[in-house]
Amino acid sequence: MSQRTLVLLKPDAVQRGLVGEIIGRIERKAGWTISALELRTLDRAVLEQHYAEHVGRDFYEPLVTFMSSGPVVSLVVEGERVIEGVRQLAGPTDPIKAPSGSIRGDFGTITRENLIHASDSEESAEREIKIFFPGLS
Ligand code: FUP
Repeated sequence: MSQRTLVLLKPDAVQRGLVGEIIGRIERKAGWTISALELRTLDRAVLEQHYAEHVGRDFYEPLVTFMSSGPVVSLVVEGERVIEGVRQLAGPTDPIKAPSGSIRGDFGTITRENLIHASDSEESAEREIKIFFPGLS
């Protein structure tokens, strides 16, 4: 089942020079392709839409501050079961609980600075792709 997903390489990943490493892991999966890619610093309005489900949580303000602290690489990836697949490559939200071999498990230590976002469902993917790449059909 071919799908598409929205992936963000967060400011920590860009600042630490891990963009190539992370995109390389995505590119090496058979048949997945990158159909959009951009580097930019996100503003509050975009983050408010993207993290709408978290508005009001105690971690929301520090999360927005972190996510707007430097450039982010946003990309759309297409391919077989790519939504579940990129989440699997990323690992669980808390990098200490994430297994070795996953991106968060290999490179992260704290939950806020967990390197990568990947859509969690087809519905989220379509909603998030519209936020980051409104011109993409
Ligand atoms: P995930 O789906 O793994 O990206 O995680 P969530 O959608 O639950 O959370 C989005 C982001 O909020 C996480 F990537 C990091 C941040 N967060 C915190 O800073 N503290 C928390 O307790 C939970 C999430």
